[in-house]
Amino acid sequence: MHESTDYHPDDLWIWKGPEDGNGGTWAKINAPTAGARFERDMPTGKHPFQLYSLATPNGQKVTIMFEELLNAGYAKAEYDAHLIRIAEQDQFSSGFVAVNPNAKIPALIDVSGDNPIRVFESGAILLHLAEKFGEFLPTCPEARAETLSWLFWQMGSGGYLGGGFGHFYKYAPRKFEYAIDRYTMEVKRQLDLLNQQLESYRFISGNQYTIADIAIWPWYGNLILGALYDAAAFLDASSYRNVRRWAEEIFKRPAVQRGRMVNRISGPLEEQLHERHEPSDFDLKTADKLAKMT
Ligand SMILES: N[C@@H](CCC(=O)N[C@@H](CS)C(=O)NCC(=O)O)C(=O)O
Repeated sequence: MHESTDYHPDDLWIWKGPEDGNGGTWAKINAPTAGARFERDMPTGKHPFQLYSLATPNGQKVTIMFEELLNAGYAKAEYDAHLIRIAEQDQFSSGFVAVNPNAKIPALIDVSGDNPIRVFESGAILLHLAEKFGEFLPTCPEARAETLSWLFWQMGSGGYLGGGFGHFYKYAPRKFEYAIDRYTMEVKRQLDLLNQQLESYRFISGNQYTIADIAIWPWYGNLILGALYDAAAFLDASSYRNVRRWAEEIFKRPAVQRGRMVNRISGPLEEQLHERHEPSDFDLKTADKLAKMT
């Protein structure tokens, strides 16, 4: 074991502040208090849905869902995707916190009805949109229950993969074998579970593509394809053959190709679209895109 053994928790935990002790890449932007930290309104566009997000796995779920709905012909699913730079703490503005009191992306305002409806938590947003458009959520009770079970499974296990494995393997300023072992074992158990499920079915909850796939792919699909935490070799990703087959099939979907670009601010420039307001934004040449970048 390589971790330090000289730490013993005090009787009372005292926050040392963002620059001291807790200063990992993401940990340092957080504090033990909730709520807005400064006043700023959110921008609004002209479409029925106003999304405030970033292309993390949780953010990709929602932009993929919108692009799938538009691809399926639902013109009323048009959306404006406003960029929230979480590393710069945009999520702590009064305007953002009014949409999501939990101050995390993604956050949505549905302005398609008489009164604006705010929706936060990526799983709740997927369910809201699936019910609104009657798409990607089967109506037969058995298939619906199976889809919702896998959707909630992802929402429950996301913390192990992102906040646990990803945090300690990639972002923590020091590496602790105990934490990496604990979360690697759990992530591999979850991968094995998905691999077994995908042995019998083409998609996660059966033979239909649903919001369960849309929720799980940005995490496990990206992980297995080597696009998350750079951890494919460490996790022996190639041994989960059914997950790989599923991840590759979904990656090729045109809506997934578009959705994963929206609100993306890292990686190859041709894969970044900082804000999305019109379908034609995807056709912008790199130079025009750069000019529009925030
Ligand atoms: N359970 C939430 C998790 C949202 C979440 O953790 N968002 C992260 C990015 S993936 C975030 O906004 N982090 C900023 C922060 O922690 O301040 C969901 O699924 O929507």
